Amino acid sequence: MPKSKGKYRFSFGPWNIDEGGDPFGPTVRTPIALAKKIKTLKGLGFDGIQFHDDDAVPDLDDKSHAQIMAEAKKMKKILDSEGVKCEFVAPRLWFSPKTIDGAYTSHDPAARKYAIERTKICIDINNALETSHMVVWLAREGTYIRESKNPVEQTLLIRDALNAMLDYDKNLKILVEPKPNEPVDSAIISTIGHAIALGYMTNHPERMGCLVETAHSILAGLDPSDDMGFALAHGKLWSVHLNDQGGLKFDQDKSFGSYNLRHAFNQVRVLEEYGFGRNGEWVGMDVKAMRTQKQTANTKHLSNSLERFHFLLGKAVTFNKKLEAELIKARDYEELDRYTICHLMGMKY
Ligand code: GLO
Ligand code: MG
Repeated sequence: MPKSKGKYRFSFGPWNIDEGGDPFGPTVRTPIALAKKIKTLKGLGFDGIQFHDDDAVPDLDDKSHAQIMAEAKKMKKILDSEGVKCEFVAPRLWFSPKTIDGAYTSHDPAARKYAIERTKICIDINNALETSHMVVWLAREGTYIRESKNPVEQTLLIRDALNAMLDYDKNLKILVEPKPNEPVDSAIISTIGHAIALGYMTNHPERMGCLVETAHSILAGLDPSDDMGFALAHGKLWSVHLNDQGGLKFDQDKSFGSYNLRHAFNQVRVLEEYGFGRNGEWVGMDVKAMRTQKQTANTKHLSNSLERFHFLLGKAVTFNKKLEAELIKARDYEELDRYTICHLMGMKY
């Protein structure tokens, strides 16, 4: 098999081994301690962990800065002892009663101040865990009704917040993770185009990148591999959250390739063609187990996602490039479609 151009290492977050609660019913699996999740990670084929600030240091709003830093350093030791790297730490700004009407874009100046202060603590935790990458998912920066927030002001408030973060730490790199809806009805930074444009509006565009999540692109009606390609063309694809999504439903976070294998193939293919991972980028699996899954089989969604990634990588590197070029030249896309399907399905061609 031809050698792969990309260099892949994989990560997930503690929230990806969950208890199966949903808005209509309680949890159905018992919680797994973080230490155990970290121990399980390598055996599942992963090398890195992603954190929210309060995954790394629980209840941090009630702790002093010194206490938070001491706990973050303790977490670094735990990761080191398991040989696990931290990919990023993301500020979790959507749980606090202070951010009900938004964090960086709240109408309440006290809420905005809280959001910035909390983000600075998140940056300090990033440093303690020896990562310079912070993911920002702008969960509550949007509206339930348009009249409640001014879209121009919202955009400029987010830009100002990003500038404050970039000024706070000169080594910080920020990855904006866009999502069009959920929990809000209409998010202000809804697609990868918005995320990249937002980076260019800041004082340090060179430290602004983005993260494409499969499900979020699909929820915006877009093809995730096109979104990845657009970000790659800008040199801004600094991480991905692979998963799957059955069209315009709630955010499903299904196992990678579970719904649309061809979509999954094209995501792997675009990453592979551009040597993803050569600059240290991680492949994150932002997947959730089905609620029906039993306690004893609560990590299959992670290993299944990885298995499909590796299989599709094989399909990407063995794709007949010569034939592809010939069919493109002949403008015979029906035949290219047939070849692609035969290749993916292992049919005789
Ligand atoms: C939710 C997002 C969420 C983020 C995580 C990291 O839809 O995908 O899981 O990726 O909070 O910021
Ligand atoms: Mg995500």
